[in-house]
Amino acid sequence: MKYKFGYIGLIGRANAGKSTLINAIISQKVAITSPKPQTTRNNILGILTTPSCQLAFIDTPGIHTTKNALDKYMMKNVRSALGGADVIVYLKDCAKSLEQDEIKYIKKLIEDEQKVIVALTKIDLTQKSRVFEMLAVLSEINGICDIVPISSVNMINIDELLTAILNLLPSSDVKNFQFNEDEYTDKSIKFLVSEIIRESALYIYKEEVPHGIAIDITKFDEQKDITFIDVDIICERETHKSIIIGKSGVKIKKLGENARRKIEDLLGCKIMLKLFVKVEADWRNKPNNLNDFGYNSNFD
Ligand SMILES: Nc1nc2c(ncn2[C@@H]2O[C@H](COP(=O)(O)OP(=O)(O)O)[C@@H](O)[C@H]2O)c(=O)[nH]1
Ligand SMILES: [Mg+2]
Repeated sequence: MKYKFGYIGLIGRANAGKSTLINAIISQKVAITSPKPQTTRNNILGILTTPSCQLAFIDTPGIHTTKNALDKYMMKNVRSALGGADVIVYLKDCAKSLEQDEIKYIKKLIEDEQKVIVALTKIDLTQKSRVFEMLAVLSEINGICDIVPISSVNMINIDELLTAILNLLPSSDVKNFQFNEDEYTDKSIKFLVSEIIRESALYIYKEEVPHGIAIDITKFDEQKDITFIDVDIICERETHKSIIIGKSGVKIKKLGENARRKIEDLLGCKIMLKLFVKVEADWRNKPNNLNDFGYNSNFD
């Protein structure tokens, strides 16, 4: 048998559908998703293993301009994902027009000798004519290895995308997998749990409040039938703290219920989730805090 292994970098604008695609491919929730930009903060690996191939997908925070230290950390993640990738999939939401700077970006990747596939996402939401228009624009760019229209929600053309990726990877006579065959992410259960709480917060709170939240798990105690999890929700201001808690605690109760259900699905057991809200002024700009909350701040 011949074997294939590769790192696949997923990039594109915020909201293009990168995290949703990775979850669809891995059939496990490794990356949280939401309609809001900047949902993903860290690079997350989602690993797909079949008898003959192993593909490690790198989900990135997406390309955007940097404002604070957390933003810089996120952009550094995008750059490092590109450096280590064997194939890059550039995701583009079909409903949004392809902008000049995106075309430039794709051309730059090709110049840098990256193997680039463009995935046109969310085709379940767009008219066919729109998809064809986009295909026509993209086919003008020389050097794109493949263009695949997909829907991660309806699982359309996901296999075709995987085939396009595999076509670009060399085959090997020896099994060159780099991860255990039952591993589906490089992240710990604790990381996934804190991400799920952040995802629930992104759905429940409005505007800038959820973007200023960090999650710190202070207790993770697995007993026979139940896991006890204590969590500090770190926010930037007293006013945010009262919004997060809500009148008579209704909002935080909603957050706890929403997150608990998803964490129980992930862990496959009952959990007791306790949430505490703390204020840490301007944590997104403080290297010590960034480190404490899982965002390593050693960037240039
Ligand atoms: N209808 C539809 N919605 C999608 C699809 N892929 C992603 N979305 C939605 O688009 C939004 C952004 O997706 P997400 O994966 O978080 O984007 P990311 O920022 O690129 O990681 C979410 O609300 C997803 O549910 C798709 O194939 N079809
Ligand atoms: Mg994402």
